Amino acid sequence: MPRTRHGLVLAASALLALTSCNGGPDSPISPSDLPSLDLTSLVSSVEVATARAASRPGAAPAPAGGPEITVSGNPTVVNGGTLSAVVAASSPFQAVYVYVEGRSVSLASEAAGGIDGYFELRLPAPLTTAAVLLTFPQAIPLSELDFRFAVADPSGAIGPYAGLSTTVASVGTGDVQVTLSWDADSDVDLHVVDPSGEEVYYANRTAASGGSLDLDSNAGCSIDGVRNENITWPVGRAPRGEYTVRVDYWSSCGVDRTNYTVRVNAGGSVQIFTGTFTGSGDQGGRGSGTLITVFERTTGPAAAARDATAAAGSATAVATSTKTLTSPHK
Ligand SMILES: [Ca+2]
Repeated sequence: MPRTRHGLVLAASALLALTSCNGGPDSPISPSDLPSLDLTSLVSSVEVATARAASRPGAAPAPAGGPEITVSGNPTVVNGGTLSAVVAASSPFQAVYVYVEGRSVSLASEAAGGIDGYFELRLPAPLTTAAVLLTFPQAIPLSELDFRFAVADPSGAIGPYAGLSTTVASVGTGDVQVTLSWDADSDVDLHVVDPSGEEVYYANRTAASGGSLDLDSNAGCSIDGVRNENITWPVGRAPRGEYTVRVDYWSSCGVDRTNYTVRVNAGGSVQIFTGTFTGSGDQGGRGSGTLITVFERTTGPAAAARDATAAAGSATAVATSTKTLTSPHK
C-alpha cells in the first residue's frame, strides 16, 4: 500500500539518518532523491469506455474481501502516450482502483518510497472484464511505473491489488505529438502526413517540417515488446495546416487480433481513438493504413508548398520503404 505523505516523510527521514551514519559512496539515497511525487504528475487520466476516474489524495483503500483480478498490458509506456490495461475478475465489479507503487521512486526499498494519491473509477454497470485506459503527461519524471490495480464488487468490497510493471520509454514531445500503442506482438505502424504533404512513417522518419518518428516497434515482426510508436513536431516547429493520421496493420506476425489506441495532442487539444485489426496485415508503405483523423493546426510556421515529389511519392521514400518480414512467431 502507498503511504501517506506524512508517513513517507518519516520513512524517508529515517532512511536518510541511516544513510548518513554509513556515509559511504554507496549511500542508497541523497536528499534530491526524496520523493515528492503526486500520482497526477505520472498519470493524466484513467478511463473505462466513457467512465472517467476521479483522482483522490492519500493512500488507496485496503482490500476487504472483494474480487481477485488479473491485469495484463504493455510492458512499455511512453510520455504523452496511452496504456490499455485489461482487468479481469472472476466475479462482477463496479469500481476500479489504480495507484503507482512507490518503489518506482528509485529509493533503496519499496517500503521507503511513496507516490501520493490514487484513482477511483465507478462503472455505470458491473463488468467482469474491463479495458482500463491510462493516459500519460508529456513529461514523466520516472523511468519505471509499477501500477497496482484492484476492483470492488457492487457492494463496495475491494479485492486484492494486482500489479503491472512498465518501463517508460522517453520520446519526443512538442506542439504536435501523435502516439500509437497496441496490445499484441504484431507490427503496427503510425503514419502522419504533414501540411506540406510529406508523410512521416518507418521509411521516412524525419520530415523537412521537423516531424519525426522517434519510436518504431516490432518492425518486420522483430518483436521488441515496446508496442508504441511516436511522431512529434518540436515546440515552435509544427506548421499550420492539415495533418492526416493513419495506422497501418503491417503484419499480424501470427496473432489473431490487435487492439490499438491513438492519442493526438495538437497544441494541448487531445483526442483519443481506438480500434481493432484482424487478418494478416498488408505490409503497407507510404499512403497505407486506416484513416484515424484529419486535424487542422491554425498556428505555427507556414507549411512548405505541397510539391509534385511529395504528391507522387519521392524516389527516396520508395527506395527506403522496405522492411523484411522476420519470423512470425506463431
Ligand atoms: Ca511498427
